[in-house]
Amino acid sequence: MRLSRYFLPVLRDTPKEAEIVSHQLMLRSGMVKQSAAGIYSWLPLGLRVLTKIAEIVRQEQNRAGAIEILMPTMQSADLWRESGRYEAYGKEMLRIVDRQERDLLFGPTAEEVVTAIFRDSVRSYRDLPKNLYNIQWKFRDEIRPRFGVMRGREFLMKDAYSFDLTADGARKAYQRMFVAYLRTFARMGLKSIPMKADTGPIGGDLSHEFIILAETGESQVFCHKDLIEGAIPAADTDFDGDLSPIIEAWTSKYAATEDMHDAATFEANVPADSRVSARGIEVGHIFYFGTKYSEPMGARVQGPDGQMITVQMGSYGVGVSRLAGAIIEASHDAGGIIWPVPVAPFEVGLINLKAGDADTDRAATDLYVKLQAAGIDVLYDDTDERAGGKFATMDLIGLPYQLIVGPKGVKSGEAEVKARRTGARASMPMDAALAHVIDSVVSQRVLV
Ligand code: 5CA
Repeated sequence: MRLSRYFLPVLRDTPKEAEIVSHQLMLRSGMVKQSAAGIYSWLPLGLRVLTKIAEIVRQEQNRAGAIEILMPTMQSADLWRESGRYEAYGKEMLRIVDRQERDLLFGPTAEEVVTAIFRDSVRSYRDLPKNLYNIQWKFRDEIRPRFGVMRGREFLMKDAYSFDLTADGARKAYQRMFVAYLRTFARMGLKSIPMKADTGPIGGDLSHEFIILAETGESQVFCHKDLIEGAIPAADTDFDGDLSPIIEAWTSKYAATEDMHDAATFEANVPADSRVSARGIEVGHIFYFGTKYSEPMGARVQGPDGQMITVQMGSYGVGVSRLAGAIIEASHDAGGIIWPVPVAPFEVGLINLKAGDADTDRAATDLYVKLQAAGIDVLYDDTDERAGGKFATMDLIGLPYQLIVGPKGVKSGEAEVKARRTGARASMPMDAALAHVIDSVVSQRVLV
């Protein structure tokens, strides 16, 4: 993409309304624009990040055996009356009346919709287990939407729902999502820690939140420090095999959110120098709630002996749009964002220091087409802005590698490579610079 033809409305000044760095940087780099309180438009740069995050989530859900569907944003209130949650959900639910005077709502989550799909189409235990997920916009009329996309009113969520014949089957489904989540967040360059959590309005008795440590996090969390560097299950993990050892390794050390924290247990089980008490961002939340929805909504299958069995369920959420902010909280410096390669809006920023100069244009265009031919996502700054402005913008938007071409370098046949994360710069012959950038990007596309 040529910057001269792109839509990248960067802001030079930090918007006053943004309290935390990710919100400031998302606005400044032209990723999102607020449309109403807690409601955002995703501009081209932001949409590229959101799409890459969603794709990683999708790949890991598929790997774990979940099946993608797409449910509506608008839901019928009658379904929620069946589960008994319509009144209970309170003011966070956006309620809407259609022209026939029927009650609708903008879905804050989809347990009811998916339970109805299951109930109406699955008849036999032979069809189990099943896990259906979708990546869809949700609406929660939060009292205090804040921190940009971190606590929005409209936000993109991946929500998966598992159906099993037995509680033991449901526990295995929970374990598959647990492992999928460890991989999902690690692939985005994040260190997530599963922590025992409260179940809130979703309900149930087993639940983990996946937390990223960050000073600006909304939750207070407590854990053993070893969990920060815990081992991430490999891509060839057998999801049909026994995942208990992985779960055991991650849950045998203390980790709890504020609601579940027990200071006495923490102090008794974790040596003083290993105790972490910190702020965290919840990027995922998984629940096992048995028959909480399947019982009142009549989601039953015929068992092996002909008897009808109410299915065991769990639900598994990932904050897809929140992750864009969370990744920035975890990866930035004074100059701006530092995108990990797998979620970077473009992998390389190519800077032409003297657009309009025939030799420099020719050299830069040559690199541009070669990067594209190699399958690299490249943003080519071919504008006539001054060099200082170009460098500041590239640092701000955080592309992992910069390839800089100027008239002096062109004369000696060299280009400069800058790694955004380390700030290291090196001049190299054009071909070597191209190869270096391509190799660096390709080697970091898959982190685990
Ligand atoms: N039905 C369950 C799991 S599918 C559920 O709704 N879980 S949840 O309430 O915990 O939400 C799942 C994830 O969505 C959270 O972990 C969080 O990352 C994200 N999320 C929740 N509320 C918001 C919000 N207001 N803004 C942005 N992301 C949010």
